[in-house]
Amino acid sequence: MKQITNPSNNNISKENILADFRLANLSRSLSIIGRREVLSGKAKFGIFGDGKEIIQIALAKQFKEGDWRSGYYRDQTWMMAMGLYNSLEFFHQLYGNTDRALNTGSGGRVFNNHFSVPNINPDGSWRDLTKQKNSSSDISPTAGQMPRLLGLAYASKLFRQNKDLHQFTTLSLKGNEVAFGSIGDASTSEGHFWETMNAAGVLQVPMAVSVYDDGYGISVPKKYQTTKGSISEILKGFESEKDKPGIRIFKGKGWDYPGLIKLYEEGIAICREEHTPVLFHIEEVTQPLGHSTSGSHERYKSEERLKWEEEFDPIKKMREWILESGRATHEELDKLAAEAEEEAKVARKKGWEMFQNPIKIERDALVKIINDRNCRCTEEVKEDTVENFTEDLKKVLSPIRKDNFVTARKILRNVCGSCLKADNLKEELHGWLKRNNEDAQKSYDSYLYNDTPTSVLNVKPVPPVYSAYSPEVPGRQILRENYDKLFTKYPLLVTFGEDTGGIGGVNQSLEGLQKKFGELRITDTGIREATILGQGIGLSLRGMRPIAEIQYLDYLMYALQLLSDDLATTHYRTAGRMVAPLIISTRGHRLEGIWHSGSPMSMLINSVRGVYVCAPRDMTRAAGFYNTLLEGSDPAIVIEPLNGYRLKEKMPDNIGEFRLQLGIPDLLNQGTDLTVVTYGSTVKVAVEAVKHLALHDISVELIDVQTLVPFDRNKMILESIKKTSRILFLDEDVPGGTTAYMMQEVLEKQGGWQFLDSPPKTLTAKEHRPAYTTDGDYFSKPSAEDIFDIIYGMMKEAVPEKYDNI
Ligand SMILES: Cc1ncc(C[n+]2csc(CCOP(=O)(O)OP(=O)(O)O)c2C)c(N)n1
Ligand SMILES: [Mg+2]
Repeated sequence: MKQITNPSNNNISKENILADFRLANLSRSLSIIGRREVLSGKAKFGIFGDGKEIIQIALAKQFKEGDWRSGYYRDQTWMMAMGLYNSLEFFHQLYGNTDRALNTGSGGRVFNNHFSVPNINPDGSWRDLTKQKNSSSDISPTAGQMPRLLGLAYASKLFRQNKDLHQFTTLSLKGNEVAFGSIGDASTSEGHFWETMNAAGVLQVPMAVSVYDDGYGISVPKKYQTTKGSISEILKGFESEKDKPGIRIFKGKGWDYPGLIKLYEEGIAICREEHTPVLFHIEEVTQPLGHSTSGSHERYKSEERLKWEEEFDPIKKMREWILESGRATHEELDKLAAEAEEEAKVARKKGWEMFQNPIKIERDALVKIINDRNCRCTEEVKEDTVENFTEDLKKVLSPIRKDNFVTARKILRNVCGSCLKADNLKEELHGWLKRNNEDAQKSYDSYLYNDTPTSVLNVKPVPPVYSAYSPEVPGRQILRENYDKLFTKYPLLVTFGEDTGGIGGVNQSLEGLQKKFGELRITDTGIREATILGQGIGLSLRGMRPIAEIQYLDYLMYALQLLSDDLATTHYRTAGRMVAPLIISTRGHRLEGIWHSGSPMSMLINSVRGVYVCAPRDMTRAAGFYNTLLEGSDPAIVIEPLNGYRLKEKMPDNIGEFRLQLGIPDLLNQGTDLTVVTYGSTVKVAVEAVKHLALHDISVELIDVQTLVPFDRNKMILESIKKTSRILFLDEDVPGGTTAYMMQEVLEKQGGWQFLDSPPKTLTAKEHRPAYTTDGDYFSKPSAEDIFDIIYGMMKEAVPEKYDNI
């Protein structure tokens, strides 16, 4: 463990020192003014970087073009020091300005001090990531930035060690990039932190983590957070030793400007050159304004602590150091501080105007519509008058769009009789609402999925081609041959997971491929689903094409937080400026047992909107999805059907080339009496039931939706029920799960309800987790007999005279 304090030979120029001092003051002034803006009601919430200014100035000095950041909400000074954030943008974020050109990191979709730098151009093509300082997009859940950080660092390892990747000079310069992370002391209590640190030590990647140790996680002090009260102490076991690579640990003090500069200089050089992970434990950090605008720290910090924080305020300490070393005078420093404060004040005023002006223009247009009408509404005397609503709106000092919309919609339903006759007020109001609503929807309800030309939905389908000689092979072999072609075709493709490398996957779908393509491309990992996912997210942000393998669908639950909070929101929360085209490969359905059922699909689809969900019924379909996904830039999950690895399928002649479109169901059996809608492994069970039903004169139209998200883009199911007028939604998820989702899609969104002659039904697994053994399965999940019975019952109810009682 290394600590450098107040080095004497600091050769940083006076000019730079004063610029740093000014920046620290500017950042602090912004925090102070920002807090006031929230407390006075102008902004909704604020979280700031006060107390962490000096650390971040030192840190930013080592951050080069091509490097990556994965940090958290305290990093405002760091971003400013890198030229990626300024005073005005600070206020655009604080007020939630939705103009993407102004509020570039998120378009107002997330809290303030959550940053991002685009990795794609507006046309979806990759930017030159080596010519910009990169920041992945921050999320609020504590330690949620850590698994992604691992992936960002791992990319450098791959770009360095795999010579075939040296050609991708706009993604990486031979892996010379460091992935910088930051985290608060309390957040190191999270499992994500430990999993990431361990994996980084195992993988030996250039990951540099700074822990800002201000002693608290909101109000909870370190003694409740960290064993022995010191993260660097307890990480000692991870520390590198001779011939035993681990993590290099450095310690510094949050107020020690020259010490921190030297510390980061040394630590990052090691990280960059040796590709060894490093951790900087920065102690004695303060938080002068408290955690956030949600409370005040006087409630939980002792008098003594508050006094210490004042004394060890990093800006105060920096000033003392400058004065002591004779580099500047009091007057010079006061002038710089005053200048910084003025800049912050000017930015506040300008930022506020820029936030308010479009809202006021929108409001004034509404008021004008009301004022310009001829009717004075004398007919009705009641409280809810057009006049009253308009007057109330005019009185709002700092309007937000909601005020305008509430008023317009209330006016609309209270337009008086004479207004109605004399003026076309309703039309005018509808026009106002339509125009502005379209604009508001663009601000908040867009970019969930990539809609640039690189969207996978634009990938043209290529059907599998068969000939008289196409052999029948076990499903796993289809995947294997397909992977073989893909790894040859896409040099940026990598896959990794538990048992993925050496044995080629638990179902041998990658058998022998590690030998052929090398360990850097097909790799085993530790048992660590969250960081497998994070590894994939980080790689995909850097332009690699990762397929992260999660051994069984049920274990995806370990990674679900990240899948939902990070991956699924990447495009949305950056207002379309970042993509993370990670493919998650897992296997599910029809395995037996509570933790091996592979069934909880609604858990997935309801938490990962923003990620496409493919549920192929066999391995040809699974391969078709991988082939499509690799041609686009969207994140997706492919759930291989567990019972399909050994079942025989015909090997397409164009293996590796055929592509399956997302959102296009497959009509597997034409029928006239009833439509069955299902997906994945249940398809096979349905096929069997359909055969038996045919023998009882029931003609079933069987539809495999193939992907749950997107869902039936061309409304094939609607066309089907126009013909059959009856529908059953079938799967092995819980009642009210994915079948309910499909039912809503078809009946409500597609308007299918109008064509039904029988009540729509669902058939699902039982509510309990599926039990072990074939019998456990039979009595937990829908069987061919269950399907037969429910459909027979529906038909008997519809045409009682035609069917006998069973
Ligand atoms: C998973 C999760 N749990 C709880 C929170 C609420 N929360 C936000 S910040 C915070 C404290 C974090 O403290 P620390 O990591 O020390 O960072 P600091 O704010 O002190 O810089 C908590 C509990 C959250 N955002 N995410
Ligand atoms: Mg803290």
